[in-house]
Amino acid sequence: MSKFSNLLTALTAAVVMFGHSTGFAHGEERVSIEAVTQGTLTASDKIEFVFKLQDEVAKKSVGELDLKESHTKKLHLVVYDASLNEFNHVHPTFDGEFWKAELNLTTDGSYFIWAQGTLLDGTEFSASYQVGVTDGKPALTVVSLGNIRKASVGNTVVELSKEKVRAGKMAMIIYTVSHIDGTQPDVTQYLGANAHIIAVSPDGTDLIHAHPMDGNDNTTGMIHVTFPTEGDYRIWVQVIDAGVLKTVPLSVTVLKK
Ligand SMILES: [Cu+2]
Repeated sequence: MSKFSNLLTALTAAVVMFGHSTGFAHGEERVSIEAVTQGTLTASDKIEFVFKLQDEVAKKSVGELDLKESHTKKLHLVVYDASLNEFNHVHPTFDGEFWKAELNLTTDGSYFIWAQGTLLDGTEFSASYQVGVTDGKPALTVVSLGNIRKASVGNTVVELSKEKVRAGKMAMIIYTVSHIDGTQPDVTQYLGANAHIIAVSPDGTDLIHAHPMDGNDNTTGMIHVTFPTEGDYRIWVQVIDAGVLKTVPLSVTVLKK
């Protein structure tokens, strides 16, 4: 049974959850990543990562014309290291044969790469791939992230509501954007949503990508999300404040069932 599920809540959020299993050579997803760039990647702020997407059901390569736009893009690539500190969210281009993405990975480590998109028949997929990065800054140690519900990037502060979160139970988390200096944030849409929330399990193998629905106030929203396992999840909240993309790293301790 596929653990892939798509939960659309009637209330305030659309949540897409992508599970992971080890039962299938390329993971359980219908679409898999086949890297053309072989072996480990050399650390750089401009790594060209070239790959193909393979539809394992239709037995064909997936190009731009095989995808529907989702959140204003055909394909989304989310990349992070095993310590859940390094993060990229980029949008690959298709040259007629290969997908190409420019990654900014200057720290060594084991990285997870996820390609997320929607096939023409409406099937959402999240294909994962793991790759090492070498010859850069020393790899970061994998440690428990703790429960950090408030963090800032520059003047922009993101705070998550404080309720306890349990594995396997739907949580309602409210995020609020504010400014350290007390001025009002100017939050505008990023890829068709006020905020993008990317949550990753402690071992990196589960990715949850959630989008709050538009509210009257751009600086706050509610996310409905079910964390599959216990532990400290990384939560990256991405918002555009005064025209600048801010990726704020937070974390949430998920208690056992
Ligand atoms: Cu994206």
